[in-house]
Parts: sequence; C-alpha cells; structure tokens
Amino acid sequence: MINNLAVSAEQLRTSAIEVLRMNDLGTMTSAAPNLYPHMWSWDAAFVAIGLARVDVHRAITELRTLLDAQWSTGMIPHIVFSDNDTGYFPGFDRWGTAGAAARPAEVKSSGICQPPVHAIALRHIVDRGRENGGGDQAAAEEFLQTSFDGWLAWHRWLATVRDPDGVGLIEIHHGWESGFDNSPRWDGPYGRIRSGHIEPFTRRDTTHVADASERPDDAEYTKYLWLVHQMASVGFNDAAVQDIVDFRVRDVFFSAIMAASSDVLAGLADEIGRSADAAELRNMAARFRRGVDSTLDPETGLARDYDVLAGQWISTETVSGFAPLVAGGRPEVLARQRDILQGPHWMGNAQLMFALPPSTSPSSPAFRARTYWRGPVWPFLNLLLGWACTRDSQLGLYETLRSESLRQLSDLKFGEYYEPFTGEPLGSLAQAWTAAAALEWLGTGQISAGRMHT
Ligand code: 9WN
Repeated sequence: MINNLAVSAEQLRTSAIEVLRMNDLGTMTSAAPNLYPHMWSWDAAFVAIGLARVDVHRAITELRTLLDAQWSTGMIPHIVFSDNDTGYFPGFDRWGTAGAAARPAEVKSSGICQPPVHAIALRHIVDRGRENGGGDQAAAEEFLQTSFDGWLAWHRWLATVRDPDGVGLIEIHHGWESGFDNSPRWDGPYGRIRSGHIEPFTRRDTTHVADASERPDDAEYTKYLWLVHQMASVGFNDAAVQDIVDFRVRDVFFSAIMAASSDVLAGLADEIGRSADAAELRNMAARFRRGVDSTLDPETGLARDYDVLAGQWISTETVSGFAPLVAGGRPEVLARQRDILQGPHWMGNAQLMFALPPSTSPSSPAFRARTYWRGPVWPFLNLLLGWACTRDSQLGLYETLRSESLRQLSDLKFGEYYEPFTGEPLGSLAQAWTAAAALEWLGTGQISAGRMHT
C-alpha cells in the first residue's frame, strides 16, 4: 500500500496495464481509445517509458514503429496513422502529406512534429533492460545500437532546420507542434492569423468528450486547419514552409526538452562508443540550455516563448514557464523556479485538489479550469518534471510530485487532463500516456500483473 492511496499500488498497476492493453493496436499504442485512435509522437515516448516497466520488448516495438515513420529529412511526424481512420479529424487524407517527398511512402503520417522526448524514453528502455538482464537486456542493447542513427538524425534536423540561426530555441509552425495545442501561450500568434479559404470540415473530437467546451473551439480549429493547408500547399518542404507559414514561434518548452534529451542521447552515444556524436549532442544540449535561459523574464522568473512574426515575447503564465527545470541550467535560476513552482500561484495554491501544477496558473486572467491546455493538470507533464528532479537530485520536489500524482491517478480513470480544484478527470478517459505515467511513478516493485501479452 502506498501512503494515502485510495487503492493499492497493485490495483493501480493492474488498471494502468489494462489501459495500455486496451489501446494496444499491435505495433503501436493509440493515444486514447476513441478520441485519438492513432500514435502520437510524444505520447509514444511516455507510453514506452511506462511499457518498459512491464514489457521491455513491447516498449521497443513502440519506439521502432515511430522511427519507421521518420521522414528522410530526419523529422519524426507528430501522428502515425493506424488503419483505424474513423474517429479522428484531420485524418491522413486531410493532412495532404500523401505527396510529401520526404515521407516514407509506406507509412501514413502527419507533416509536423512534437517535442523530442524520445531519447529519454530510450534511456528508460535501456535501464529497464539492464535491470532485468537476459533477453530484455539483449533486446534493449540491440535496439540502442540499431536505432541510434535515427534519433541522432532527428536531433540534427531539429537543431538545423528548426533553429537555423543557432539561437538555441526551436521554431514551431503550428500550436500542435508544441503539444500544448490551445494554450493561452498561442493566443497572440493565433489572434494575428487571418485564414484564407479552406475546404469545409466536420470535427470529430467534440463527439468523444462529455462537454465540447473543454476542447478548442471552431474558430481555433479553422486556424489549425489553415496552417495545415498552408504547409500542404508547399508539399511540407521545410524551407518553403518557413517562408509562407502564418505561425512562427520559438517554443521554450520544446527547446527545453531538446536540451534535456540531447544530453541523454549524448550519454547513450558514449555507451556505444560514438564519442564524436556524443560531443556534438552535448554541444546541442548546451546551446538549447542557453537558449532557454535567454528567455527568462527577470521580473516573474518564468521562461518565455518568442513570436517571430510579431517580434514579441509571450509572457502568459503557463507551466511552460518552468522550461529551465526541464532543460537544466544555472543553479540559482533553478532554485528560484522551484520556489515559484511550489509557491501560491502554482502547486502551493490552497484550493488545488492535488499539489500539482495546472497548465495555466490559477492566478492568471487566462486561466480556465476545465478547458484543455488553459488550466487543467496534465499528468504526463508531472512525470517529466519529476524525471528532471531526479536528474538534478531534487528529491523533495520529486517525492511531492510522485505522491500527489499517485493520489490523483488512484481514481483509476486515467484522464487526459484533470480539473485542478475538484480533481475531476476530463477529456478522454483511458488515455495511454496517463496510464504509462502511473506505471513509471509506481516504479519497480511487484510486476506480477504481467507482460502485455500473457
Ligand atoms: C493534436 C494525443 C495529443 C497530444 C497533444 C494534445 C492533443 C491533438 C488533438 O492530443 O493534441 O495533436 O487533436 O487535440 O494536445 O499534446 O499529443 O494525446
């Protein structure tokens, strides 16, 4: 029994495994049963972290499937479409990637990317494999060797194509690339977009949630599709997209993940004797750490995005402001960030059901408790913050994030996101990366609930 949990650790573990089984499509895990019947890039990384706790081979399959979808440029697409193309809009046809020259012809995917959490997932797979030994270890070591070049190409693509001027910040061309789709971070950039003509569309996402107002609204969706239309009009060619697209933002949280992941990949490179690549990756990590650091608002202590087209900083108080905690950085900056994170505007807000950071600060005028990225708590993000805490030996904060997350997840609903004050699960239930987060928080212990395919 874990202290103060409404259920036993074994019950939570069994239910989380069941959610991953339910979403298992064979060689990929759907992000959620109905709302997201395909594989999403950063979801797959978190799913692999959870899977590695119960079945190292299945975790490897997850990342291999994702890597099979890698474009010849090095980009890893944000959606890999399953054959089950009924429940999600925009599907493969609407993406317009059929004619994209860089897409591997045999794999259907979208034409944009998401944050590169993958090397962190690979690290977990290798660590679990080594802990277990035997066939798990052999498979993990082999996967590390055979997949390394793919991950390296992905990081190189991001470092060159998405940071051509070497400022240490990744430029994104769609809010979906951030993974924080309708966060108030993007209200300014989206507010300036005047969509041209696009084909009419019928959304499907709103039919899969209890209350459509939790999702982005139709005006937001029109702009999302306008950007897809713009990119498709130039065949998703990287240089051409940058010239014509109406959304160009330097995303500080994406950049922080790039920094952290590049360091992790450098460590793995060293372990397989790729020392020149390790040095290159460490330089990349240092560059993106500096980039993240350069965005700090001296007054608020939070990191900021930069709207390239408007030439403006974006200072909305969202959880992405804690990007330095993910990137790593100057001790005094991280110490101040930890204070703010645990203070009254974030985890220390007395009204919170669990002491976990909402996606937008409840003190911000932009906060909306039930609306997607405008306020709710996202469990996978807390796992990422916890991972960074262990890396930086911040065990007190780690323990708070872990115990509060386990309390939150012991409702056994595995919500996509949670209302911060009531703890109500919102969006999709049985969300794969939420279940994976539970498995990782539970850590080692008994895994008698078994492998994915018993
Ligand atoms: C668009 C799958 C994805 C997550 C994103 C989350 C949401 C998609 C959507 O779901 O985005 O990519 O249709 O809303 O915002 O972070 O990867 O779980």
